[in-house]
Amino acid sequence: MAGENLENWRKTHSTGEIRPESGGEETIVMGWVENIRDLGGIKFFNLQDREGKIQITAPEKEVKKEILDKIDSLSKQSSVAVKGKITEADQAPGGVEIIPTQIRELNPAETPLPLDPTGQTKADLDTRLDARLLDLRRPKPAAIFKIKHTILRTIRESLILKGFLEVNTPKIVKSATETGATLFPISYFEKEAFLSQSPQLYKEILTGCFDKVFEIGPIFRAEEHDTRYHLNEVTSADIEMAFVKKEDVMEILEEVVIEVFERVKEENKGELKALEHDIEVPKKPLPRVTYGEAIDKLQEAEVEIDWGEDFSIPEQRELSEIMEGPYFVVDWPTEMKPFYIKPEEENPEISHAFDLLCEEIELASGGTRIHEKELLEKRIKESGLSPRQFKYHLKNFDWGIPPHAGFGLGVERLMMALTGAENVRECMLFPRDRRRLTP
Ligand code: AMO
Repeated sequence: MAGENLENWRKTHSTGEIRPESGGEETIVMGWVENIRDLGGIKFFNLQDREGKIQITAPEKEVKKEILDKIDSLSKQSSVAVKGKITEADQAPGGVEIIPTQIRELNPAETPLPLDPTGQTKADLDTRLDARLLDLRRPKPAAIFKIKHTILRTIRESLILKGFLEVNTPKIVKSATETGATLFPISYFEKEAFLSQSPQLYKEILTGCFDKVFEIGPIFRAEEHDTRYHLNEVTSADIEMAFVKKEDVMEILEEVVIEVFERVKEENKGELKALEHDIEVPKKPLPRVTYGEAIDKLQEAEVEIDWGEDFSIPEQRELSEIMEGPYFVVDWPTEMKPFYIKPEEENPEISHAFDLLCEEIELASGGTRIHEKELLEKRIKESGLSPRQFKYHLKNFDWGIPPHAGFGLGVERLMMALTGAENVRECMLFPRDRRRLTP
């Protein structure tokens, strides 16, 4: 069935702008039909938009028959435009309703729907993601992305205020930065190329001209993990800064993260309520523990782990109980970190690397980088990679790249901490995982 046109109608109010004080005013509202009720003598439906919903009330005695027939023919989740009068009504949600004079069904929705957008009938995550548009009309999933908006805006504003320049680096690249095993190959005309795992090498080069840079963009990881914490396409907030060491960027990271917690708590009260999630703002400075101390603490708690092993999720959970709130793990074994991380001069088995953890999740990692070309070449070889692949990158180190440091923060993982989402897929509009390439 074809829908009606907007013709000369223009939306005058969103549902959030309709208040009892506007009683008597004419309005045109547009949105989706949430539910329809017929109480005999009076028909209702809720019109929902991005901000909320408003009750459309059609008493038989007050509206024309064609309006009542139209309401009977509406299907749930169709998009509609309603012209009518704003009317104060104690019994309506929000104390206000609209008495319609004309209704246009702009695009009818199919019946039955694959998902109940009111959320009354529970659906598993796969069903929800398959019908993501309907899912995102539900208050909880919508709240997650309104919080994401605050997170992204806060990160951006906070870094700009600290003097960082926003940059965009290529997502089609020639070589790995993290580990070769997690690259997605693509065909690039007659050459092989890859999707970028991280803006790492480009952001390092840019410290040589812009000093402080940041990028918020996608990173791609061909990890085969099928966990609650792994995606194959992630939003990463990366910074890189010249003339500093890891301690300086750790301070920036904790300030940005604390500001994100503060702003979400302040600006997303309604969304946190919809999610039934409360957040506790961490305090500066966040606790720091060395990798070696973390291993000792875990061994004291009778966890079987040896020096040189990475923490598993249960181990990170155990550690977070000891540390409380977000915390840094510093001074990682050099061999566990990528080639660009600077080893300590006195004790090269230990590196100037850090991770930021929160509960059982790693939120960010970073460190002081190597800026001497010979050492970088040596570490590339030791990591099993070929310096030839990094020819253009290494050339920059002949042109006075300053000492520098930076970090990469996983935005969807940070969102898990701020929204209470159980699965990182819930924090991506259209997540990519091992089994999911659509929608
Ligand atoms: P790393 O590989 O640790 O470091 O990635 C940085 C952060 O990105 C997030 N992340 C992921 N989130 C969900 N699913 C994944 N598969 C995934 N992979 C990574 C995590 C992680 O902490 N170049 C360095 C950063 C730097 O040193 O500046 C890097 O990419 O939150």
